[in-house]
Amino acid sequence: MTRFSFRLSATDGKARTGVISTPRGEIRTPAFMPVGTAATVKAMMPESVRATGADILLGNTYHLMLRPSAERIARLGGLHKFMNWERPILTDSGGFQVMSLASLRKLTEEGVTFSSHVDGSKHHLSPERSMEIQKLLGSDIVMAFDECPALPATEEDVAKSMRLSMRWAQRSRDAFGDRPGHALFGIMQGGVTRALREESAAALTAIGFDGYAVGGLAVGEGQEAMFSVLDYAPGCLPEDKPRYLMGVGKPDDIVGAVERGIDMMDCVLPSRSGRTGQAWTRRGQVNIKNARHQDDPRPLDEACTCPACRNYSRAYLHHVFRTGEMISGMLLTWHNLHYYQELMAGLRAAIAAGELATFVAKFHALRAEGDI
Ligand code: PRF
Ligand code: ZN
Repeated sequence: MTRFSFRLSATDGKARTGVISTPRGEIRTPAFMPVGTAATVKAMMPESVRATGADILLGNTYHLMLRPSAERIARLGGLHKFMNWERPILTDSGGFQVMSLASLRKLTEEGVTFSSHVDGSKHHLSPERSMEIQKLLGSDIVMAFDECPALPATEEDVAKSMRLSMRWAQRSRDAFGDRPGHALFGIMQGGVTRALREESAAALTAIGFDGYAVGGLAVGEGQEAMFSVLDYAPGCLPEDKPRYLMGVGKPDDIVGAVERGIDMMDCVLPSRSGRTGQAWTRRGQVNIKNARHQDDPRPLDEACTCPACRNYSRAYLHHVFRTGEMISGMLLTWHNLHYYQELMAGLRAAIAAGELATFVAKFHALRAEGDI
């Protein structure tokens, strides 16, 4: 059986390209993972998600444990079968979503109890229960159970929280056990303080994981602060393991993260903004709601090969958004995911060719020109 492995094939500066191999298929890195929170990438059929170029999806412990429950998904043959996606799935461990979505939260050394944002019912998560749920789901890449402190927080609070996350990382490792073909990733915390980030990286590396995430960023600190952490954080982690930046981001965040040595990312942005009329193109953001599109026969992006751009005008996309037609979210989500995956493919090719700087300069220049 194929074990979980990561092979780097080229580097350019700090940027890397390679392949993660899993029994469910290969993940080309740098990789962007579309978010399939509730066992669906909203508005997309799984075969369409694949057609955009995605190698892996992200699923959520928190949402799936509440609805329809991990045990039910296990009885039905696991998450891949349930949602008709046979390629790799990474699942987040739940703590981050509890903090942002649940109510009546009570955090202790043991774990966290909370009330569901769906129906108010009481639930519990701990490193051990999160590992159990992610196993029931059949996740290929399991995330350690961590806590991401809400901002603003004092450095002392961030330190305490990071150290709790590191104790939970050890418990996650112990509870995960040895599962050939499945991977467990640790999550670095420590806010924007270098000493805390270094302490966290050392703790995780001592435990030993199949990959390492940079957590606790993109939580409102701004791109400049995020990049200043990414200037050193990936370099604190083992070179031969994938590095995953959680919850990022806008296209320019992704480019900056890849330049700094990040291999994997996920974000709801392309799918969520597709449903609110926002498109992402090579020339930046386009708001399809805007009246300037109502007589425009041109595609969203003449260079894009997605179905929304090949077959429909801006006028049509504007019309179906304004009338609240379901195809609006479908077409714009498809376009956005296609654009994100094209960007990743471009980054991978540029790194392989040793031409990342040229690629990034062109990326910024076209965006600076703006929408046509
Ligand atoms: N931890 C986990 N999931 C996350 C984050 C984190 O810090 C973030 C922060 N951007 C997004 N998703 N477990
Ligand atoms: Zn398109």
